[in-house]
Amino acid sequence: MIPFILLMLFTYMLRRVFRSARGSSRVGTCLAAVLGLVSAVAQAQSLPVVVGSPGLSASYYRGYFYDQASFFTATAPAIVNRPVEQLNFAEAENDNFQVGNVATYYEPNKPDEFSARFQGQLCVTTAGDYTFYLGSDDAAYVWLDNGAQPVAFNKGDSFPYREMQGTCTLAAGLHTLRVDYGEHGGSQGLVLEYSGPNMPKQLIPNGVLYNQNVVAIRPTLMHFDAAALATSQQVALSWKTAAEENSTGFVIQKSTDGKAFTDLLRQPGGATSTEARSYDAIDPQPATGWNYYRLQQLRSDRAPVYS
Ligand SMILES: [Ca+2]
Ligand SMILES: [Ca+2]
Repeated sequence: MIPFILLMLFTYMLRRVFRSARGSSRVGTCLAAVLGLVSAVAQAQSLPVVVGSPGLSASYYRGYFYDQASFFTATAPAIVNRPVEQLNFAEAENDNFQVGNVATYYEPNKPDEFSARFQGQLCVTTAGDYTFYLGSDDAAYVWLDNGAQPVAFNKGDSFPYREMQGTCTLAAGLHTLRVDYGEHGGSQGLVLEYSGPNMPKQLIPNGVLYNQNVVAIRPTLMHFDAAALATSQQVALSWKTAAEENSTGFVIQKSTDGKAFTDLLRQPGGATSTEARSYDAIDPQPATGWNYYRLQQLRSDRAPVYS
């Protein structure tokens, strides 16, 4: 389904000059800064490619933390590193956190007295001011980049679900995110939303959250080159990735005017890989004159959108 395929990035443009003259041809290639697409490449390459598991990692603890962050280091977790796609635990009385016997049950089917620490990284694609909206019942705190102070917090003991907010300036890239939470009785809930530059308030999506298993951050595309094969009058295309995440494949697109591109060929990608991978392909029938090539990477996951 197209909406889930991110046709992005790596719009390295190459052009090929083809001069024909009676039995001989002279061919050259060079990078072409056309249509502003090269600048789009620079943006894509400057952002991190994260290899890791989308979402946050959660540890759950017996007992309420009473607004003390030290609780989470002094107490052994009952559930360790459970993947959590996003913080979207709507206020409820049933076991919406799925903590089971980690909680204390003062009433049947109504879990109380447990705490949780959610950790991971938040990927920001546009630098600017971001406001975080923390809804919780009961207390919760949001820390970014291991700051000494929480960005937003709901301090207190037992209270109905409520929302507090805080604003901070974030650079593009990854930011360490930690949320401490505790349920002290009655119903419970935890929801984390944000808004930012040209982005309305919304639930922080799973696609921008990565847990602590992130193992690599590096540009994915190392090069994309074209070389004319004078003897066969074909064009050899090659590219190399430093890392790939949920890469389903590549599409080489071709154009004779640098504006209208059509698919030339496709190749499968390397799925998720932290190893450098090299690819090559042939354009068997380049047009006489200028030939423009564009490389697109297809992704099928919920990864950050680089644009
Ligand atoms: Ca409860
Ligand atoms: Ca409560």
